[in-house]
Amino acid sequence: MPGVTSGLGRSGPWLQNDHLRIDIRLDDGSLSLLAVQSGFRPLERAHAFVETTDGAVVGFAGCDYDMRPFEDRLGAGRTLVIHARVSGVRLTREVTLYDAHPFVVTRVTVTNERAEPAALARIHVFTTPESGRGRLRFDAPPADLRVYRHGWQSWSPTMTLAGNVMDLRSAPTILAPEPPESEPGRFASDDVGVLHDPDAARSLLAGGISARDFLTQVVINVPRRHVDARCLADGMSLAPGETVASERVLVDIVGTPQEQLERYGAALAAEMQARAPLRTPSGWCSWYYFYTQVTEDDVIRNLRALESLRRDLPIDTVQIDDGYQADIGDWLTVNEKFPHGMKWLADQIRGAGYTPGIWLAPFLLAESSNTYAGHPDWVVRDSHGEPVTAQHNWNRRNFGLDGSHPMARAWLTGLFREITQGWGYDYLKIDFLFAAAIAGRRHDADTTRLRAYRDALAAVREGAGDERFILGCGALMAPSVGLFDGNRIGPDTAPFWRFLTREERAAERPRPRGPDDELSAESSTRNVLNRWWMHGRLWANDPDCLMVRDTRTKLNEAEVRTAASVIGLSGGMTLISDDLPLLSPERIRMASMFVPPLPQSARPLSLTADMPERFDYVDDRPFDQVTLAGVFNFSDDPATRTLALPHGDWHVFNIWDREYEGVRSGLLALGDVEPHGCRVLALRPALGHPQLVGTDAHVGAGLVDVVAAAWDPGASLLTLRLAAEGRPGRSLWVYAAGQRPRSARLNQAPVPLTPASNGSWRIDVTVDRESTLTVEFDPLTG
Ligand code: 9PG
Repeated sequence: MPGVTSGLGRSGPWLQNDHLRIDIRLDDGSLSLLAVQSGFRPLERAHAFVETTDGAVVGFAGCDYDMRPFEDRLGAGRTLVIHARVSGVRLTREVTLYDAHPFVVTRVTVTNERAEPAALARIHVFTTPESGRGRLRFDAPPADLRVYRHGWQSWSPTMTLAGNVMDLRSAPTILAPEPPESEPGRFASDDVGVLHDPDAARSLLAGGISARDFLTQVVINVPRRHVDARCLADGMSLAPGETVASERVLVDIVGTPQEQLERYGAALAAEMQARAPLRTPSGWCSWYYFYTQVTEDDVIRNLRALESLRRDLPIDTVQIDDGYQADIGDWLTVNEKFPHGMKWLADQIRGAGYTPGIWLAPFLLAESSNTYAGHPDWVVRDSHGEPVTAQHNWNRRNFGLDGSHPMARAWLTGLFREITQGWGYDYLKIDFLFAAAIAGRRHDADTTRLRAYRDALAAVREGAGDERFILGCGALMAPSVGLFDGNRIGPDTAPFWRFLTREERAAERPRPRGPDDELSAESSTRNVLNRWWMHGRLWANDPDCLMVRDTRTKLNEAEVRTAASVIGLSGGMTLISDDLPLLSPERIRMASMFVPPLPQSARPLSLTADMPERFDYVDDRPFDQVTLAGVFNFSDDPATRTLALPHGDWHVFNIWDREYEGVRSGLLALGDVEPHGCRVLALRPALGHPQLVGTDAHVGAGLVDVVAAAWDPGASLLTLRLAAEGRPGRSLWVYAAGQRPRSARLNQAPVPLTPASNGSWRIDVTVDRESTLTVEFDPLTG
């Protein structure tokens, strides 16, 4: 394996591997990138420079360099280090190419060699010129280009937009770290951003793979053909002689946006030492039915319902949400709705065989709380010394906890020790976390908002212990990797598809979906589709709760199926948030299709619209290759949908209709799909002999409920190993391939075989433990 080679060209040194060639210019420290296999050369002269708070800019000129072998968690390669000394500042630019990766990783360090401190505004790590040589080479008009723009925190909308529209209106303090952009075609994407040309199949991703000190923003100006990946330094002061390093920025110009985001996620996970759990939790959550009105009795009633539904809904966690505490910040004082206290309730939950889970907003202090009254110095303040309102909610102002204050951190550690070891909660949903990262003055004047945020999270983890499950919410994304086990990846869902005012609802044509919509099943679904690449890499994705109720909801059945299908296909955490005793048997049956979560995640087929309408899950276990194709209609009118099958003959099983649709090839017509509706199909290659084509035990239609399959042509025997996972009372569909099944047996005992559609047979079984199903066929004679 050749790995990375290097040499010295006319203007400076170069690095190359099988995928990428990087040329450096020593006169200005810039670099150019060439994708070796496609010949794509989107940029020349990507610069790096530092900006101080007084607006002065220091860049590279007249550089030296050295080259070294390099190895870290991402693998082995070579690093080129360029040095320059310009107006009292020493700059280095590290450019790393790995043997096996198609991307470059680059970082800038700044040393203040002046006699006085320097206040840093931004470190621009990878910036293409806005004019002249080095402008990005994306030739299509802005309207034909696409930008994947990623939001700052869990609730921040994340989607693909056309290159000529206005960026989202996300703003501080809640949804973004900086005010929104005001020029059409200019986008500020947090952590990572992608510019791509879907027609020419060319894509450029830039993103920070470390996030310990600075927020990384990727600004993409499509009309000006400009990308700027920069670290926000918050005005931090660099003392004489002191050195600071930017975050490490990855740039990838190979393959599709989906491949690039998945590679970026893997690199971020490796660099930040992610702790994605082996098993993704499933559970019940009080919020989306009871909201703040939840009582002890509501939790107990649902706990009893879960016990009686244990076979159909074998979830593992019971999580109490917002509503038990006396005030935001006064977590250990419980209100009158929980008369036995929270330790008692945890004991009840554990006694019933579930993991006790609890919600807190540990980085918010309400103005009315005792904690704030006792410690007004623990919150982030503005330049006048006034506390900054992180979020107005619960009819009061809530301030952001200052993670740089050692006493505030000690309080966090003690609080989480009490909630876990004292009360007995092993699953912690920690919410409104962005509040520790808002802009403002902190106890440690030299820290950055990101350091304060991560220090606060580390204090939480210290109190909670390494083994407890921490779910972030309202949380920064890249900066939380390594500290969370799970993270919410979208805005709150709701029992309505889109938020509409009364007038909008009454209008003949209700308001169409907007990219800035918050709090709805629709906007929650949108983020789940667009943040698939995080799941299992950075943490377990929390797509927000599943609601299957058919009372006290404005969601129609098509919308319930769509929201559930996206959650299910995403492989993310499955938390049911209904009042379980009120659910009909049909809706419990529906919920049972999503427990346990699928082992991986589906992926959008394209990233060209804000809501991808194909979300496909591919599993190629050798004995049963399955693609779950999620086909959606996110428009407000019925729409015809088709599905282009890959080459060959495919068994098509319709998961929601529980119907085998036959052996198909070419273009599959799916007919009219309802507004906000979907089809979910299990596709299996037709093998020419009897085989499993679908089940209704789980949305995976065999993926989790069937663990082995074998066809014995000599004995004309199909053997299926059925898992305990999946609904116990279930049907399996077997395709007979022109043969006639004689009998079916579950663990040797005969079970009924019923002729079903398109040459298939349905077998109804009840499975309580791993079991063997055999189907014997009459061999074809003459
Ligand atoms: C509890 C809830 C649930 C929910 C969280 C979070 O902007 N807002 O006013 C706003 C309020 C609540 C909210 C998100 C935003 O929801 O996502 O799952 O735990 O807190 O209060």
